[in-house]
Amino acid sequence: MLRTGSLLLFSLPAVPLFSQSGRQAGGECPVVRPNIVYIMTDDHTAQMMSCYDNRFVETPNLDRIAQDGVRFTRSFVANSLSGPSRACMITGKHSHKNGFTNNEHGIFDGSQQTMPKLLQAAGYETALIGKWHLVSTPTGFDHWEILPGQGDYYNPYFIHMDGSRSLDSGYVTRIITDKALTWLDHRSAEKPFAIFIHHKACHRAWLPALDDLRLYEDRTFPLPAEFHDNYVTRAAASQTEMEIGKDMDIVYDTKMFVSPEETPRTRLSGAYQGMIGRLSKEERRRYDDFYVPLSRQFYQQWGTDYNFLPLQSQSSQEGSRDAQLLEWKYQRYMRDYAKVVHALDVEVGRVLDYLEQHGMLDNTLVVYTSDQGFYMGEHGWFDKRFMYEESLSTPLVMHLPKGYERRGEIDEMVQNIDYAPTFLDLAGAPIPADIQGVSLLPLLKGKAATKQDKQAIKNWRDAIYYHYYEYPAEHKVRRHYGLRTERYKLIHFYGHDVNTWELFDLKNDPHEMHNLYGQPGYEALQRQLHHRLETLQIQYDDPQR
Ligand code: SGN
Ligand code: CA
Repeated sequence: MLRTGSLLLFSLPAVPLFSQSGRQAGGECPVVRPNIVYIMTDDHTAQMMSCYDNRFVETPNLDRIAQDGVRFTRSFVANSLSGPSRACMITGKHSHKNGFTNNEHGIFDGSQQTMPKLLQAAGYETALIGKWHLVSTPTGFDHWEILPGQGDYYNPYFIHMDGSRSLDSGYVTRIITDKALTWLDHRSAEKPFAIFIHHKACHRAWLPALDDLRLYEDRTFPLPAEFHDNYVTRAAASQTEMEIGKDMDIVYDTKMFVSPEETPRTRLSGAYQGMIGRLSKEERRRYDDFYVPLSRQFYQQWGTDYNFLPLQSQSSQEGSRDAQLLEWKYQRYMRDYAKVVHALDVEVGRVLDYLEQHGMLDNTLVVYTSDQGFYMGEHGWFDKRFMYEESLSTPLVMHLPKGYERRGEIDEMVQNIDYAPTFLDLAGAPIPADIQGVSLLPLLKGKAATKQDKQAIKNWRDAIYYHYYEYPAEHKVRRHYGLRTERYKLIHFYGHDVNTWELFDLKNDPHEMHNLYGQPGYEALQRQLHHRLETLQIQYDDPQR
């Protein structure tokens, strides 16, 4: 492997010639230097994707990617928060190495080595459309158009390469796709390309496209098994502000709003008006036609003096007013989120159709993933951040270029730091030694796997490392780091007077309800996991230990 550094850019071997048409298939051998279409959504979780779990929604286009290609069953992030996750993805390094540890104080150092820059150096044309969230100006892209900060769902602003802003009409998921397809229409005919399509959906507050407002309204979603969690044995989990019951805002999140006069004052109603205030008069009429009758009904039924008890009290009062209200909020949350996912699915379908119609599917890797997973009522929560399964995981499905014959499920543990080395490997570019992820190509080759690939699969990692930093902050999730192996998870919550450990047996306790740390009978396992965690921290050179 090569030593790293910017010098690398000048010492690259001559780029192998891209096929004349730029679209030639490689026969039995994997296609050389295929294009890359990387679609990353925001907060889209595997529970809301039918190829992962069909309890909740239908996502035929996302499923198409999995059906024709591969679906990773153990796909994780290194830090379950937007900016940090994106920084891990484009650098192939953990947060302490790329420097962007949290959304609140981070500014990504765009002068550092990144995968898009290395792809450019390897002869790829690169583009980024949509949510960026790394504060500094994007580097490493021949073309970019980004949303400011979190961006808006309705009639959003975009920032352009010359620093100008435009106000685009319509729904953000559609606009991002339109911009991506326009770029594809005008891309260079001479070079392979890598386009990064970064959606805002399905980030809070889950605002649906106006055409989709009535979808999923007749559906009653099942409650997750551990919806009424009492957080016993898990101190950090009991201290958060991400409970659907007490922390999800009636106006801002569930959209129960009639008018400033008729709607009781809640802490975020101004922010809500900011979001829907972006709609034109006619659009607002369509929006209100749907939400205002629901809101009137809500306030008639529940009054305006509702006060949420903490979840622990609600669970002991099944059938009580609070428990009913909690379930009502859960249904509204699920319905709106499902609508937002629907638009996402349709728009991903448009990208797939484009690639198919232009005969590009054979020489393009299509990746669909998210910046992290999300809680859909598991543990009574929304949001993410924790190293528990739902937010540590992120969906990952891929449509493979010709010659990569692996199909179906891939069970090896993979992480978002692996995308950078994978794309570089695919581009035939050297993988710098300081990249901490590993190339996933050996897992994708199927019959074309070499002896070396088979060896890599045999020696695949037995554990992943995770580190979350954003505290004190919104939702109040404590700082923590830990490791996950095939079967166990060890987590250390630290900082600000907290110093607690958690240990879970994922086989016997998949919902992570029973912290086994310090329990008799687990001494040897605990020692082993501590040791493995320390070796991972040394391997990744994390000073926090
Ligand atoms: C916003 C949201 C939070 C969310 C963070 C981080 N609040 O601050 O609920 O956890 O983003 O999300 S909101 O009132 O502004 O919607 S991230 O995906 O960008 O990391
Ligand atoms: Ca996110």
